[in-house]
Amino acid sequence: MDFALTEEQKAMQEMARSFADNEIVPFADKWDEEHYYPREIVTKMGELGFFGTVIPEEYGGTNTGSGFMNMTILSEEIARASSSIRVAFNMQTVGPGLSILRYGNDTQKQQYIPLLVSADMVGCFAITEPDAGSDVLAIKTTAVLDGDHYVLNGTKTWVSNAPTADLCIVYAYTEPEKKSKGMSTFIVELKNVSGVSTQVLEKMGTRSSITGAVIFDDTRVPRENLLGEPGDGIKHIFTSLNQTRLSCAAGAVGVAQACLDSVTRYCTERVQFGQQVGQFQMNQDMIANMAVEVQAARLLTYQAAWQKDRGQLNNGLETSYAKYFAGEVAARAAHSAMKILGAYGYSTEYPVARYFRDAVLYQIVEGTANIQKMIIAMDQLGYRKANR
Ligand code: GRA
Repeated sequence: MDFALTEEQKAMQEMARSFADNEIVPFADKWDEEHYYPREIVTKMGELGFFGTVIPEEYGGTNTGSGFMNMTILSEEIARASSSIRVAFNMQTVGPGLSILRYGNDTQKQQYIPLLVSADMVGCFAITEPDAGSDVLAIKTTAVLDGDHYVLNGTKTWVSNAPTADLCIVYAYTEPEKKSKGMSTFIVELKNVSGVSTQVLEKMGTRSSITGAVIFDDTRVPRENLLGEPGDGIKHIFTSLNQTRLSCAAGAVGVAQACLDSVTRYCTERVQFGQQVGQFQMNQDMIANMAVEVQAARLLTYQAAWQKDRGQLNNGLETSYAKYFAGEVAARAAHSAMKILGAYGYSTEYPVARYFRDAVLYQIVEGTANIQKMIIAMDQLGYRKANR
């Protein structure tokens, strides 16, 4: 493995950092406070090609072999400025775009993928339900074929972008009695079908990403919007989560790095007892731990991206290593930053309070820390292979 970024990747990272510094950092706290979803920033990210890295050129993307690594670099840089805005990578192409690319027919690919890459369409995916979070097979949403349409009924929740999204990848049982072989996947144009309503959910963090419930009430979805084969839904879910978890890992690295940046600045500016607070060894202990852990989390994330770029999209083990560890590191880094900044960390004058609220999401979203540990331990013990 080559640990160095290519010249092209360094330039892309630099470009993303300066975009984030100019267009996101000055507003991130205000947007968070106002629960404002900056659609215009997502549009600009689309124009800059941020969502095209994992998509081949024929569908509007730029992937020529290092797409996952590039997506990882971009996700980290954007999350470093705002964890909320990082969510867009998964909602545009790492989730819906890649699912359509892998399982869709030519018409579906041509119709939807370029619009997700450009962000002309806002995407989302709906797995979780009020009574089915970690236990995906417990979902209750059904899709029943009726002539040329599937009729969807059920409630999805914790869907990022739900209230604004144009396109949603929805998982529902077509043959519930078949359990893992009875779930299917649908591309639902939320604004072009009847019988869909959404509700906004209040959250303690990641507040400039809108999260909501989507309620399907006899929603008629054209039959041609079935994605792939009936019965393949559960396979689609797990193969898709295995890609989106990578962007989560990169997002966690970005938030942890932002914490480290903040404490580094603070420690060399703030003076107490006649010296910079960076001179105190208890702070140095926390800073050293943060620096090592951020770099270790980044390398685990790069490893998973590197494997995917070599065609190993089923690297569930290494993706869980990265997602689990990076989530823990982000939470620890935010906690240390809070301790080092003291009352300034707790105040809204510094972004550390936002990082603190955003960091813990990475221990929950797209498979909790405990679920990642379960995947890792089951593989380690030989009970269930993670890479399949
Ligand atoms: O063999 P089978 O017919 O029994 O089917 C199993 C297997 O083939 C079935 O799923 C299939 N499968 C896979 N297929 C392809 C499982 N893993 C894979 C894979 N990697 N590739 C059930 O498999 P199982 O091994 O019996 O799994 P399980 O014991 O039911 O569950 C395992 C586990 C707990 C790890 C899994 O369910 C899991 O990862 N749960 C966490 C789900 C999760 O991450 N939920 C969050 C969704 S994200 C969201 O809703 C909100 C965030 C998005 C947003 O921001 O909008």
